[in-house]
Amino acid sequence: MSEAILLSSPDALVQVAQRGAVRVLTLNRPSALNSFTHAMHVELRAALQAVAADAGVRAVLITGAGRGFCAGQDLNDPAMMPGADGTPDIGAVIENNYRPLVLQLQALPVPVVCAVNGVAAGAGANFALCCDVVLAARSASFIQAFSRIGLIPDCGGTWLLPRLVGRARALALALTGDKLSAADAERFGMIWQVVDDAELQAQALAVADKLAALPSKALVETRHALDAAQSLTLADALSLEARVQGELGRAHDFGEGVAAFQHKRAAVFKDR
Ligand code: T3D
Repeated sequence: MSEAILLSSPDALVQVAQRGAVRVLTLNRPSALNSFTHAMHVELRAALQAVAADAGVRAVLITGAGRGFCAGQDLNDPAMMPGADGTPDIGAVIENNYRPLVLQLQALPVPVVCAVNGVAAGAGANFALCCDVVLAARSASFIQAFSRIGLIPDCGGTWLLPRLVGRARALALALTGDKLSAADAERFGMIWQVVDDAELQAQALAVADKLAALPSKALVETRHALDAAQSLTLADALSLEARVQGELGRAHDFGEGVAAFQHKRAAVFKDR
């Protein structure tokens, strides 16, 4: 296993480290279960921008410090405080922070693995689910906490949840705000895998390492094609497959993959 090289200050709100080709981002406000403040959003956006700009990064691993993954919006953050008319402008918080975050994840040129190390609530749960491959510690849990405070699921939850688990389960989870265990999240198809707590970081890193060695561009085009196909007819999805496959077929990585297969050697992919 590669050594971690810390690229941020150890007390950054989003700790940034590099392990081989994997950029590890750790939400780092453990005393408030890594809930999102405006300042943490700013650091996270910058960290994801740095990933996009660095050709040496071929996968991202996101996790949380301490006993929680992320408890959603920090309900004590000044951004929650009343605006001029006396009511909080939550729409602006979503537009300025959560919407860009989800779109940034969706557009990221490398795969994203999430290691959910503890409770993931509200926007924290949906942030995790926006990642490409989600592993969770057996002790972790997912809570659509929004209904408890008079809100609807955000951070992509309305789009993603029904697609992951179906409308019946999505709606019941969102309406009740009930806690879902990691094991049930796996059983529902909400996440990829539940693993023993002690194994979480190593297993998530192993998945990230594996993805980092695969052709990044093809992996990311797979993410985009699966998402796009949700709103396409079969005929249009087939056309999209033909167009993207045509582009990938002309790229370096396809030639390299085929040559490596033919010569029985490991492929070295480089497209992003
Ligand atoms: O502006 C906007 O609101 C727009 C965006 C909305 C998106 C959202 O995410 S809305 C949903 C916001 N999140 C929540 O409502 C969850 C609130 N937290 C909880 O319900 C519970 O903390 C948990 C179920 C997640 C975990 O419970 P438990 O018993 O394991 O921990 P705890 O004791 O409640 O929390 C530990 C500490 O973290 C505690 O601080 P203390 O007392 O030790 O100083 C607690 O106040 C703090 N904490 C937990 N969640 C948040 C938080 N502090 C601020 N904001 C939080 N969301």
